[in-house]
Amino acid sequence: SLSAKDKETVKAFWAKVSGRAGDIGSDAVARMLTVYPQTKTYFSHWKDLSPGSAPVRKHGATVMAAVTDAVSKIDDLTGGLLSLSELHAFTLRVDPANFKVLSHNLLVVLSIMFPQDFTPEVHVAMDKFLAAVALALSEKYR
Ligand code: HNI
Repeated sequence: SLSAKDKETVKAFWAKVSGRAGDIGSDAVARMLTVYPQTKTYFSHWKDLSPGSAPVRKHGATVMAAVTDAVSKIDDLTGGLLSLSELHAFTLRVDPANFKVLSHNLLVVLSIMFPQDFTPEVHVAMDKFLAAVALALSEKYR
């Protein structure tokens, strides 16, 4: 789990990059849909699933706003993300395995966009944080 040092690393990195949250989210969602096309089934109601399309950009911004919110709730992710977990479990019916897929794509995009700041220390802290977010989002599935 996240050490106090990991939490500080996540907060500092996120403070640095969150100004570009829209671009990060848009690229990560676009990459997820391209590289893991099975994830497209959840978004079949969108008019355009191609990289940079309006729904991809909008959804990327939405997901990143939720990640920013999760950073602020880093000490209680399970409680903080409970209603979002409920939404994905019961309403959206997203297979929770996909949370790991999006986390992976987020890490790839962060490493490309911020090659200087994305040190191995930041990488491991963000990996642990996103795994904790995925676990919290999976809470209502059990
Ligand atoms: Ni997710 C909607 C947050 C992963 C499929 N998702 C949302 C919303 C937020 C959100 C916030 C908007 C909720 C609302 O309308 O009140 N999603 C997150 C977060 C993660 C995540 C923080 C992981 C870090 N979602 C995923 C994954 C999938 C997914 C991995 C499927 C592959 N989410 C959806 C779908 C919607 C959605 C589908 C509805 C989108 C729409 O526009 O209809």
